[in-house]
Amino acid sequence: MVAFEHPHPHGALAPTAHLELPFFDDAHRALANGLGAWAREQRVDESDDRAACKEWVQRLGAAGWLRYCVPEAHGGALPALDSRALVILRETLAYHSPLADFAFAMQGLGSGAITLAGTPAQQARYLPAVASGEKIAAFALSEPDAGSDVAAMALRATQTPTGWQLHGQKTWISNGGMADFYLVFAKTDPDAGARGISAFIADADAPGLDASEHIQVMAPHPLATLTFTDCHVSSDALVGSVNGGFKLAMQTLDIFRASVAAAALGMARRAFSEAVAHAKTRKMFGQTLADFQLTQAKLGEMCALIDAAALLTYRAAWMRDSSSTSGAGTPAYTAAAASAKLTATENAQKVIDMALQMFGGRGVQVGQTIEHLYRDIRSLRIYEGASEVQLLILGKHALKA
Ligand code: COS
Repeated sequence: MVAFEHPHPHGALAPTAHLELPFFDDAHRALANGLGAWAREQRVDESDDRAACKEWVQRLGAAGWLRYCVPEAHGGALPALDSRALVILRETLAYHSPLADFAFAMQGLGSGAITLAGTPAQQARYLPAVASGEKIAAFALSEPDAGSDVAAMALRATQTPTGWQLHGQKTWISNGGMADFYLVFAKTDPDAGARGISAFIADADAPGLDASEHIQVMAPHPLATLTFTDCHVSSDALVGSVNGGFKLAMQTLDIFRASVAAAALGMARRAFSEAVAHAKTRKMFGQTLADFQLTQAKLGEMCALIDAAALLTYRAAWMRDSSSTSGAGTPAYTAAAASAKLTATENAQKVIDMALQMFGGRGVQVGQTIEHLYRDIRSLRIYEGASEVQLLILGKHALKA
């Protein structure tokens, strides 16, 4: 099966009217239009998710889009990571191909901690290669017994005379088995909870690192379990400070959570666009599907769900960009990102389900765009902080206020 190999059947570009909102400036508008035109022309056979992902990284790198994953000083497009640019990129890519969006996002998530806290040598070694697509990045936080509860991780890092030894497992690692390097979070002080975690870079060829256990999921994308058996990394593999890893992970997630919301938004907009085109042409009981008030009401509901998701997503990105000079992860921004991620992913699931229902039998036919979206959207409500974690962040924030 080839997903999204075909251009949009109705020749439409991803919608851009929302770019007139005051959250964006002219550079964002130019980015959205340039990327939309580029993405619409891409044809990638996605039947093998690993091969397709490599192909997308290569294409996104060659066309310059990955440069938005790193800062200008290290081959990036803009002086600092710009949440609104990331939101536009992910929304647009997800509209055309959720796998292209995935390939893009992982480059940013996997290198985010190096951008935020890496040494100049780490930044010079990894970031330009991430921006060109020469190196594939991965973010290794989750473990078999530590998903939402990050502080419960068990993978241990112990200091040796020449560096660090990593021992334990990570799982659900996107790009696992095909990344060139992993940003690994490990316990350096097992009794200190969230204050006993540090971040390390493990190159794929680090001795003792096995990434061969691939995981199959309902919307195929590269995923694996990583096993570290006395895996040695040198002392310059530490990113940020010893025991400063939890905050670094949270700060990285703060940047990318709003962009997960954007990816969900892109998928919802695509489903909506497919539904509208279908409703206008599908003949039924002597009229078109669009002539029924039931259809109009459904489309109206989808519009409202998309609008709510869009405004929260853009607000979160705008808030982070406005606060980035004083350091990432202000409490207000964290809550805004949580609100956006929760609403956009949950709303997109509803919109895609409603769109699928309009397609009737064709909606569940394997290979149809809407069927693919139905599977693609599901994991966004889980990864980078499940909906329940976003509720927890919002609740804690409200109680602190
Ligand atoms: N930025 C900076 N610091 C942050 C932060 C943020 N966004 N969020 C939390 N912190 C700090 C807190 O201020 C606290 O600092 P002190 O120890 O100095 O007080 C510390 O980190 C611990 O915070 P907290 O007590 O809130 O941590 P919890 O263990 O309760 O965990 C949740 C909080 C559940 C929100 C966190 O574990 C989480 O985000 N889990 C989901 C992880 C995830 O997204 N997994 C998917 C992996 S990627 S696919």
